[in-house]
Amino acid sequence: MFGVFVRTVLRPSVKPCHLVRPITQRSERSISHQDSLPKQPVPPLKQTCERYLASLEPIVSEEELGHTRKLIDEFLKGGVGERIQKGLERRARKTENWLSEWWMQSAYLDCRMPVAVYTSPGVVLPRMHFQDRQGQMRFAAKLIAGVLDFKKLIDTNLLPTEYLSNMPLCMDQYYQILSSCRIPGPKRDTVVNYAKGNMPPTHITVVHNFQFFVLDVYNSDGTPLTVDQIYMQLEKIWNSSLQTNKEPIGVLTSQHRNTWGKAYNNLIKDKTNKDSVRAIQKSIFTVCLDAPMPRVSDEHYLSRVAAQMLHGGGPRNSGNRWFDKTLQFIVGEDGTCGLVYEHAPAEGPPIIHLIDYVVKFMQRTDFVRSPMVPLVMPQKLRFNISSEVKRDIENAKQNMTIMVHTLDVKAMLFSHFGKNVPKRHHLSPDGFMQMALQLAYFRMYNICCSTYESASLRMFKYGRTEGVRVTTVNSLRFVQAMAEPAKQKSEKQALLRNAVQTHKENTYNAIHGQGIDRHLLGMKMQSIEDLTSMPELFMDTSYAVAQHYNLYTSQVGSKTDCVMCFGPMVPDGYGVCYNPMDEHINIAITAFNSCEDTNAAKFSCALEEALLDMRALLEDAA
Ligand code: COA
Ligand code: HC5
Repeated sequence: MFGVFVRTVLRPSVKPCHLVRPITQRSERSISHQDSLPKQPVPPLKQTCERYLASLEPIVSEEELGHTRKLIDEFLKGGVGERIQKGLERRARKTENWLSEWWMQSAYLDCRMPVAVYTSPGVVLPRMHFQDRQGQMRFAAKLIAGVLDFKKLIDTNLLPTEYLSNMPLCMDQYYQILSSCRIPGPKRDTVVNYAKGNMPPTHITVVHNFQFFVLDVYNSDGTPLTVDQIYMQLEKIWNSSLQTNKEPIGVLTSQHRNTWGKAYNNLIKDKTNKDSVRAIQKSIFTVCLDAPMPRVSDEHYLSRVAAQMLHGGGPRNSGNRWFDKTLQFIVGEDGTCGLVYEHAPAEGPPIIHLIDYVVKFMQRTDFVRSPMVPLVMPQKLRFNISSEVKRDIENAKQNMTIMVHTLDVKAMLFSHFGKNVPKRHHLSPDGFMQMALQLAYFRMYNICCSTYESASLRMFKYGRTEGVRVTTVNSLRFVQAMAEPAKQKSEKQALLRNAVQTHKENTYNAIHGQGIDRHLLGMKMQSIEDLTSMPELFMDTSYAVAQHYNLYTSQVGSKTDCVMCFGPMVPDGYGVCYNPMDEHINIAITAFNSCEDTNAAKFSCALEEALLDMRALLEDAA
């Protein structure tokens, strides 16, 4: 099995499209595969250079391309590339994964932008219709019990292994999402995980009206509290946090990381504050009992909730968070439910798998009724707010207000079709969606842009993601053809098929460790590590254009009908997260209002039109 696996992984060539299959689960225990996962390969140097050049063709000018060709030629022939490649291969031999630590640092821990909006994704769960506060508490209690039930699978190594393209995936990320927290540093952050220590936490944190509580969720015999018991504890928390005039201490965590790093040191100078912060960091996860959002029309509801998940919406709920916490579930008084997660320890799919599990758990009706043994009052976490801390909070509130006004979100349910239509026409649904995004962008701007799609590298031990470069010569040909009324439909259809096929091949290469971007990043990092001068290739205009992802996209599928979202990568770009279901697609588009050229709602209309036109193209041609 292992031999076959390695052979497949190392072969950089392209495979038939249906070999790339979505992430699925089987019932074997994950632990059985974990030790035999292959190592992430370092792709061949020449292959990456060639693929990189090809990926530049649709996005840079002839002149720029010519210049980059020369740089690549020198890089390959002058020995620099070879030396760096050797360094990378050495690193790959010496480490379990040559990339994961560098990736964690460069994508997350060194990144100084606020985690809220800039890196933490949000998930909107279907709206609940609570009749009263009891309804909200009952929902939160079941949700907490569901997560604890899932935790049992993690703690007992009983998680079913996930598969992609028939290959088992690395399950390590599941062990990083509970009992962990990011900690700000003045220059670089860290992530701590308390699950593995000798005293793993037995509490969660609950926050209501900006007041944090420690809720012990295990009995002394190690059994989790029942739904009834959790419910009673939540009631107590609610009743002892009715004041609404508390300082929104949590909003500090939404700041620029350097700013928060300084404010953090300031905050924890006080022993009480330090203990309170530690209790939040150590907790298994956080539950935010939110105040209702301002009322909005049905048309804007979904977009408003998506924004609420990303940043909390400002004065009402942005302080009702600890954005550094890996997992925060949000249950609003008005039925607004979802979560926000700090991205450094894990990718979206493990989080979404947990959600699918919890949602199914919550549908159960056979909850054990527990004896009404009185439980101790959950401990309220105290904070001493010095004038300096108060100033930092004011500063964070102001920046959050700016962020709330700056973020442009359009979440929508595309109801005309889902994966069914492309499948019926023997096209990869993901490729179809990506080409619709290309078409929408081209129609709005008359050019195409550098486009990224997340692809999983979890076939490899400790693998994270690769970025698929979506814009290709074939995607450009397709979108250009769509603008030519004189062109035959059959020709446009062939161009669409070609473009989707190319995307499928690029995705296949990416998930098999033969992508472009992470190898380029690795070479850059290696060159920094070697203390040699940075190859010109990385200081080239083409490289800057290629890295400037105006479209930053990700497909995350789920069983639950949820909408997932994240902020744009660049000031003049879009973040697009889509969840294709069989008969509809949930999509969230974000942009910044500070950029005149972008508009999430307009882009969503263009996308909708593109999807419909592409269906028409296939159906007519058929
Ligand atoms: N004809 C008919 N059906 C086809 C087809 C074709 N030509 N090509 C694919 N399909 C089917 C697949 O078999 C699959 O079927 P299923 O829904 O019955 O299981 C379905 O269409 C979806 O396949 P496709 O759309 O091609 O892509 P995918 O689901 O494999 O997704 C990625 C592609 C890149 C998203 C995936 O490889 C991946 O990496 N996922 C993880 C991404 C991630 O981690 N994102 C978050 C980062 S935090
Ligand atoms: C709940 C949905 C999470 C999607 C998260 C995601 O796609 O993260 C990307 C990870 C990566 O390495 O490509 C990063 N991104 C949010 C910036 C797209």
